[in-house]
Amino acid sequence: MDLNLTDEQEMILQGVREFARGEIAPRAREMDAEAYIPSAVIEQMRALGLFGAQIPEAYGGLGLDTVTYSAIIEELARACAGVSILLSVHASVAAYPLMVFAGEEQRRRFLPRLAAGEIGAFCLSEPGSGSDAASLKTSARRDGDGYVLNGAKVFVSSGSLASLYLVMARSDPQADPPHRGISAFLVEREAAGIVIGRKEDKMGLRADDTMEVFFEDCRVPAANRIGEEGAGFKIAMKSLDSGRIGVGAQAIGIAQAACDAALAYARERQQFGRPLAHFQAIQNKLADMAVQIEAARLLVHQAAWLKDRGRSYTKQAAMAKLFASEMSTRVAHQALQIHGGYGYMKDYAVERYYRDARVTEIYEGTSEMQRLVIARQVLRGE
Ligand code: COS
Repeated sequence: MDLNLTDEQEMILQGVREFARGEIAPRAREMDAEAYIPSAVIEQMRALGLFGAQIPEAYGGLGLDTVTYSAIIEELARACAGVSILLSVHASVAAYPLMVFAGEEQRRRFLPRLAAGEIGAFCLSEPGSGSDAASLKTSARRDGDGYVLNGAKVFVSSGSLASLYLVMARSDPQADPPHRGISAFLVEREAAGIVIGRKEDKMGLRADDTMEVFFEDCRVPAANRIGEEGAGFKIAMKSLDSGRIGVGAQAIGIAQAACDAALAYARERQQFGRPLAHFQAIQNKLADMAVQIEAARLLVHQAAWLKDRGRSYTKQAAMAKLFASEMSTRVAHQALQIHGGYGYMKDYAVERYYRDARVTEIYEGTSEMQRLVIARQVLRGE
């Protein structure tokens, strides 16, 4: 798809493509098996300026638009889904809310650090609060010139790698409706009382550093509260709108990798005296895969384009994420099917794509929650 990028954007994307194909893809199997991202890969991402992809140049970033950024996420995911989510979470639900909701003094304090490659994480989900994000229980009690945080967060991507955590906590337990009692805080890793818990043992996306994070009488200065008291839920929702574009792009990258693998296998594997690619049953699968990937790309592109123009994109981001993630699991399923018995073996990358695709239907809002968001907008006539 022609994204109509400038020469500079094209050059940056080309650099990412070479990095993803040359440096990440050859190590993806090892990253999956050993469940980590080597520090050399993170260092190279820093050198390419990727952690500042969308941060304005005035704060040390590359100042890229969302269309280019989505293409970067897709390229990374095509090589390794875990690497792509490291950047997507950092950019969409850590750097983005700072860019949009923080005061100028906070922006000057934190954005250059994130642009330079200190990793950002997002703490919303809790053991008892997933889709119903407004029910979160982590408390933020006002105490002098700061707040004291207590509670448990789960499924925190980059949980042990991060330097900065954007944490949603309840500063007003009496608020009615309850979501208006939630505030957003930026907690530094060095803060006393932040405890990194267990690393999750996941089905897929194994390279992602998914952790429990606990706050135990963790003191946060009032100067680290992002936005007004009580604005945290809306900050989280807006951040997730932006994050859903990234997850959509990630799902496309995984699907494209699965499709590439199936295509190569279908050309090479001989049955009944001919390559699989000569059989119409296989061709139909390949055609469906290609159409679905392209359709998802257009939806992600539309949401990114609207965001870049400052237009409302909540519905389009939810549509892009919903369609791309369900597409990704379908495509990975068919790609594995084309591989037959070999697709079920660890020797072929397609089983990893199959496992990696699945989570895109779950995190940053399940498919059910995307349908809820879309239906509410449709019913309002938006
Ligand atoms: N942008 C800005 N504001 C938004 C918003 C958005 N995308 N979505 C909701 N809001 C606002 C609403 O306008 C409402 O504001 P008021 O205080 O003015 O009434 C407020 O937030 C509450 O909205 P709503 O009533 O829709 O909240 P619900 O509790 O019904 O929850 C869903 C809405 C389900 C959409 C939300 O909880 C959600 O996205 N859940 C999934 C969470 C998620 O993605 N978790 C994964 C985290 S990554 S592991």
